[in-house]
Amino acid sequence: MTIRRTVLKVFMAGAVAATLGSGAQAQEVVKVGLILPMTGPFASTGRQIEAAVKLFLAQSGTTHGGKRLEVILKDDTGNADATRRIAQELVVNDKVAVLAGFGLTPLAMATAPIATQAKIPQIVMAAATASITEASPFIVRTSFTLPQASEPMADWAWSNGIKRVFTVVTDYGPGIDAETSFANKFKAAGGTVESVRVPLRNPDFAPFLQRVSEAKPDALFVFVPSGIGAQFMKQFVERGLDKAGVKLIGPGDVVDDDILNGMGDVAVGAITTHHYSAKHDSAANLAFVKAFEAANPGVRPNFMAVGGYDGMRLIAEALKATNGDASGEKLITAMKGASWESPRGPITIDPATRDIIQNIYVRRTEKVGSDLFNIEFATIPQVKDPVKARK
Ligand code: VNL
Repeated sequence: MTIRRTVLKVFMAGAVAATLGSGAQAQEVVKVGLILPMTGPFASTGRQIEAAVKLFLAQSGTTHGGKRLEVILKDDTGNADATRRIAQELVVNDKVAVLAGFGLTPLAMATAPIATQAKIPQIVMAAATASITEASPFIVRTSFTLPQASEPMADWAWSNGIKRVFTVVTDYGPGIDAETSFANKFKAAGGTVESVRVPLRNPDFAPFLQRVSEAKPDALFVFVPSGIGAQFMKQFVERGLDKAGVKLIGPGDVVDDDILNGMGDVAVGAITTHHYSAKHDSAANLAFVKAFEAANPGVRPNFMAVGGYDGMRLIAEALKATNGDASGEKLITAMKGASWESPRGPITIDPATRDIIQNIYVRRTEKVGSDLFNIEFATIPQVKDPVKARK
């Protein structure tokens, strides 16, 4: 009897508190419009970022700076016209304070004028063409830039005896950035480069790989967007290039952690330069990977997940720094110079460019037990986007 009465009292106290909470003390909501390719050829990028954003909010709570963060997820299928329309609706109808996501460069570029006009932050969590941050003063990026990842590859290749390189890249912003930044640096060192580009939609690598198999360069430098590496590797094996002694090099997108384990032995020995490996050796990354895999059984976080996780953290920390003032200019000011230890290592938002300053790691794809991982063996510390750094 006594016990039952106590239980009842506790319940009633809870009910009163809940009523007060939704009435007099109701928390103001700050909405974040998260636009991602959840379907279509780049859906893996959307899934990774969505899972990471959810993980961040589950770990840190939704209340920041006294406001409640509410994420509205929309699928743009990877189509820039859809991104632009969705961004407009999120601003006008949902009154979002922040736009975030952007799986590919054309999707980020299509939204930039909307962010500028609405004066709200646009957090680019994935797209990685260097020029994106120059498209609006309201863009802040938590992914990387292709020149940031590709120039260190040229240094590694040249100092490891590679003299003749063929490059193959996807024919749009990030691929062109990867090709030109690698080729310029590698040629300046004394190397020779031949380049080919393949279309973004339905790429066929076979004719190019045939040429590579005849010309036998020292290395093949590859950029394909996240999620597409498996298709490339399959054709690489079909042409017998895995046995021809042509070394695979490039930024780490081609050996993306999301699909790396399905590639088989062909990937072993690839040397790539990138900002994140699921095997990055730090306590922060160990905890991140463990929590991500617990919440998403059978999925390994890739570099897209880390861009989403840090992007959501950037929004939360900025809101805390402004004491809950969600006006766009205040948030952007708070984001400039923000710095913390990410699962990828130490990061800073460059106050001058709103791009990310981070370590770039040189990695070799290796078998660990029966699983494939990119094992980091050298670090180039705190790299800025080199294109903007030269301006
Ligand atoms: C982009 C760059 C997209 C790197 C990616 O995967 C990537 C982009 C979808 O800027 O479009 O790995």
